[in-house]
Amino acid sequence: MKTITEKNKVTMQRIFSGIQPSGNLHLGNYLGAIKQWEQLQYEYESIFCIVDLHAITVPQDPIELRKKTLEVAKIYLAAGVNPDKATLFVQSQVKEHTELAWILNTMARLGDLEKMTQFKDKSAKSEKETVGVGLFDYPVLMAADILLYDTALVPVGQDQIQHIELARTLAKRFNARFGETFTVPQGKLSDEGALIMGLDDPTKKMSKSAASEYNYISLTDEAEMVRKKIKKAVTDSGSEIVYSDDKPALKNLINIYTLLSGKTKEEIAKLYQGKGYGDFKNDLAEVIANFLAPFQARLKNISDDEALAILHSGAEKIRPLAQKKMQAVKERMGILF
Ligand code: AQP
Repeated sequence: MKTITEKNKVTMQRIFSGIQPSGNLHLGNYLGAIKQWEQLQYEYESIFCIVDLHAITVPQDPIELRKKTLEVAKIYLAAGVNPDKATLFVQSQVKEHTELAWILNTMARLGDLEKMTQFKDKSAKSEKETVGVGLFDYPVLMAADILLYDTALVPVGQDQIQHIELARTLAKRFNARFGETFTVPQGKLSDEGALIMGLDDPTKKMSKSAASEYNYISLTDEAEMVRKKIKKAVTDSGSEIVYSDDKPALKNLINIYTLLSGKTKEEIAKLYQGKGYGDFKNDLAEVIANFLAPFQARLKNISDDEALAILHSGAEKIRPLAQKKMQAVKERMGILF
């Protein structure tokens, strides 16, 4: 996507997206976010971040965090992110993210943050006195990630739309008070992949931090594990394979089938006419395993050193953009630099 600036210069619009290096990345992360990136990187100037500072808003083991940060980078690469096209980097390696987050904190209101569904869901798991301030402030750091780069579009899953709305609010609030500084971003959802639900509970999203591993298909699950998880996945009453809001569990499984096989919902309904959940689930498990096998083979072939080098050069490349934006922010606010 291109735009023409005042000086008649054609520039590519920018997209930004990120994932926390926490837990096991799953099909929801892939179908909601990463799958979109592969195509978008050829149409937009693309920045893909590993948001480690977001991951530490809930307790993380240091050894695991380091391991997961590299694993997420490799997953981006194995899923088709091309480091010659897109910039990949780790959030904490560009310190302007936290600097801008503090400034945006002075613009954000308690009321903005108190209504955030993700905070409400995650904090509900603990006693109020023990809920971290970082978890509460998570959406402000996310706004900083996005606004730092004049991002036009943020390809994410449905669960993040409320956070993008806050980034828009903060950009507008800052611009109104100090003059045009930030581009007001927009979220970009991927059709059916926008919200993949848990296999054990179709009323809740598939999530890395789910209590049971039967909630999700991890991108690193082996075929046998995929079969086991799909076999155990909850289904609705009845036995007909139909795509309907009355059958949320089946609807979720058909969405996954559609997105990974390229078959339409109608084709799937026809294919399983007169057959039951057993046949459908067996085939779905094979569709998933067949998608994961080549992905996992690519993943195995990416070394830690290769991933580290890509992340370091990404941070070097992106840092000047972040520094330039922070200078503009400080200048407008009257902060000496
Ligand atoms: N179930 C989902 N369906 C579609 N998209 C999803 N995403 C997450 N879950 C689903 C999208 O994946 C991207 C990265 O998410 P994240 O790791 O930064 O945080 P999250 O949204 O909180 O993801 P999880 O899996 O639920 O992680 P935990 O449990 O660690 O919080 C985002 O674009 C998100 O929309």
